[in-house]
Amino acid sequence: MKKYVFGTPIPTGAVVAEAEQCRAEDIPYFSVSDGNVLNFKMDNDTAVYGLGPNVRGINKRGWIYEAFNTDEVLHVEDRRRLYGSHTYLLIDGAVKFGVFIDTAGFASFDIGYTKSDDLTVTVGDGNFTAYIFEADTLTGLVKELRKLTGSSYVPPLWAFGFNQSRWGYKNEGDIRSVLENYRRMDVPIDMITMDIDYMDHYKDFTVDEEKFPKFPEFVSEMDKEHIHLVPIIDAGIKAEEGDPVFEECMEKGYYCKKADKTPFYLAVWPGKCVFPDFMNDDAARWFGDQYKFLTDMGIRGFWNDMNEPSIFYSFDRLKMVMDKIGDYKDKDLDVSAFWEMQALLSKISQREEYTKDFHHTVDGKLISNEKLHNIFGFKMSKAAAEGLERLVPNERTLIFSRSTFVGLHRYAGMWYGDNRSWWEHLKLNVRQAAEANMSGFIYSGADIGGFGSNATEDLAMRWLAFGIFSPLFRNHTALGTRDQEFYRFEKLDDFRNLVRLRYALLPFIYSEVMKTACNDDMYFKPLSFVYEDDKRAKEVEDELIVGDSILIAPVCEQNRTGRYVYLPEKMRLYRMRSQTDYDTQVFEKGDHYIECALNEVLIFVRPGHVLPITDARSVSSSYDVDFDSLTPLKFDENERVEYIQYFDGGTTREMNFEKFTRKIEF
Ligand code: MIG
Repeated sequence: MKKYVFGTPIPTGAVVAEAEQCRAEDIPYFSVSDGNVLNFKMDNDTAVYGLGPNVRGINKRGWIYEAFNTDEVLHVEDRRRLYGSHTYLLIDGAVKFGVFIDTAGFASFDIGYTKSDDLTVTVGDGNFTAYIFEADTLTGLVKELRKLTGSSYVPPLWAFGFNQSRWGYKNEGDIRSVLENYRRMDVPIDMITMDIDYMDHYKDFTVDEEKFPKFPEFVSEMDKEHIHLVPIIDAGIKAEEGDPVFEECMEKGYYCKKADKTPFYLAVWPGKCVFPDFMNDDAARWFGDQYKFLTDMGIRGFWNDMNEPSIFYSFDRLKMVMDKIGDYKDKDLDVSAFWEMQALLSKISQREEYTKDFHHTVDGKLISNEKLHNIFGFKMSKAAAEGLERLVPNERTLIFSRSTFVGLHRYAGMWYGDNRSWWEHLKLNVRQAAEANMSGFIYSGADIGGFGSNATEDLAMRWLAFGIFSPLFRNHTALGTRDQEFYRFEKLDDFRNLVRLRYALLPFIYSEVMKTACNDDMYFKPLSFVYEDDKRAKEVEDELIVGDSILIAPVCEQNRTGRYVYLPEKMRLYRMRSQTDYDTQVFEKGDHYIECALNEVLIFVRPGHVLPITDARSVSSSYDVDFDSLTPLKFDENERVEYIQYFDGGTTREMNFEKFTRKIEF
């Protein structure tokens, strides 16, 4: 592993290991121009991986991506940037190597977009560190990247249970009713998420007393049911006199500032807000300490949102727009005036220029957010994770973030943001799951059923059939969309069987995630990462290897009764309707059309491997799951196989492969 320093980069905190420093001009593989442009010539067979969850394929070749964290509500193919920046690439061609571009500012990755064989990385103002690493295999490259940036965060066991969420649960009654409905349906559940409505006027670290009159009692009542409430925390602090969090933030000078050192006010859900300056260590520590308000009430899980950061408008911009609109009054309006006005009004939110307007204080100097932009969410969620470690030192806690950067995987999980209830986005979820794992975000997932737009029953069920493998297993939807809790639909038995199947798989999923985290490996792998010499496998992006044992092939299209599956080796299919109701058959290597009804899941067990399952027919949460009596689903029934099971009780912060694994012979 070698590092090449260009200019004077601002430290990001992504890297934890030492690398040998070499002269920038000696960087291998790339030719450098203008001090900030790196060019690599790709041969025809080169595939390029990396960049974290994004649009388009797992093989990123053929598009241009940008690192500039953005609250992007529409994940469509013409986008170049989403919520996070994972600024590394793994090159898989005649040469195999990885490059991590360590910069907190803008970078673009033109991967055969402008010219099909040119890979061109352009890094903002030319101040960055490039790390080059090599290995014989793709998983080897992943391990190198992890060595450089640290090992993955893991949440407590209960965070692997089912999580029901929606933007719009208003009060205690709404949450109770979610639980009652799932209990009535006999579906196990571990978590109910609390979106922004739980707060008093969207003020972080408050709970609305009208909606939750006895919140600590409510938390412990839920706790008795083994339900964890998971409140959201937003990046902006409401600017309201009398609010102790705001007042302390102002008194101590922990806020982001305009160039003239006055507070930078902006608008998000609470209305007028300030951003804590997460780049300032004291401010970050102070912010992490605020979680105490909720941990004292028994809360052990959080999700951090709006931390790209998302800005609805800045007050300067809004004023400018209103003034301009005022100018049109009493004038003869023509078509160009109409378009101008429309552009003024429709482009107020998430403007890139806002990042120039506000500043962080680093070593006593003001630096604009533009230069530090991509680590804002990282620093927020790191502050939260470190706060939780101080507040709850003897227990793992749950924390996942929307905005991410390389290195945040040491502290938190992530979700992939505001997808839609689209079949296309179910497909995208499959690819993003592999992409997140590459970066080390093992505990991650998409909103099952889709966030925006209206879910149909068949989409919810197909999405669930994939979601049961996702470490973060959360059904979530936006305000105003059609209800998509599984009890809203008709085929209750099928939904129940699928969720129960997740709990039957829980010992396996937990064990594979923990082993993966310990070994700096990926839990979800594209086929190309396992069958590297198989040309055909390289092109399959709608099947995944889960852990070590199985291949899954989710059905991601509407009105299908099956799908084509490519098997890179002979495997045994378990076509499962529930943990006891399945049929099984061996398939040879190659392409097969495999039937898969709406209520079925396709699981292929690899030769020499085993999928251990537990009896989850009567569990009501992860708390009841039996991790000891496991039944093997084998490739070959007559063959003896070993399974290495990781189990540690699911709460200890200690990660220790030797101590917490045991060999089971089946
Ligand atoms: O502007 O808190 O991605 O999961 O439900 C939207 C409301 C803010 C965006 C998150 C989404 C959450 C929503 N939030």
